[in-house]
Amino acid sequence: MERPAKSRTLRVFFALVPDVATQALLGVLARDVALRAGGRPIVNANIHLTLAFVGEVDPDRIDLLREIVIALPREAFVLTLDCVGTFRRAEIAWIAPSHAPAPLLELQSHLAAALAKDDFRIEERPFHAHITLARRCTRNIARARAIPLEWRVGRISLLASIAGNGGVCYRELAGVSLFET
Ligand code: 2AM
Repeated sequence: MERPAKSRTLRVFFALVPDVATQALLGVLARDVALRAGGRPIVNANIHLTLAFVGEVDPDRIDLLREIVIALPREAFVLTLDCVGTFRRAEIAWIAPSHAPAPLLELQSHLAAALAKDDFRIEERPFHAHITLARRCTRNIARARAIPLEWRVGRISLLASIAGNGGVCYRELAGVSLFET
């Protein structure tokens, strides 16, 4: 008997994606940091903050993840990005908030709990909120204060990572606005 073709998995994660203007500001910084760290800057459209990396998921489980996004708390908040540095082992340069605000931490822990409840396995390492600005960095840059960038966080997205010839791009599978009442 012929077996049905195995459906292809999707590589997915939950993220906060800045508005285009904030991505453009971060993109300028990414190019500067990449030069200093000897790495490759992230293109503006790919700039995001990961809340939870889920990894490879069967397409028939994606609706469960969509439901999780929809049920998340929807409190808009401001994230002050004011610290840059590198993660040596991951070879990335990043920008991060020196203080993670309560709504961000609540959102991330809510998400982690919802994923665990539905048997999605995510990293058990503590959450370190950061935005990757450059990859394949060959030099470390000292952790330092950056000119603070105030990001009004307005959207939570479930993204699929799509690998192509021109590099990776992200497709939103579901998202909720934090600005709607
Ligand atoms: P990073 O930027 O710190 O590398 C998509 O790959 C997003 O998921 C990236 O923001 C990446 O974080 C994050 N991520 C977290 N854990 C990952 C893993 N095990 N493999 C790939 N990406 C991971």
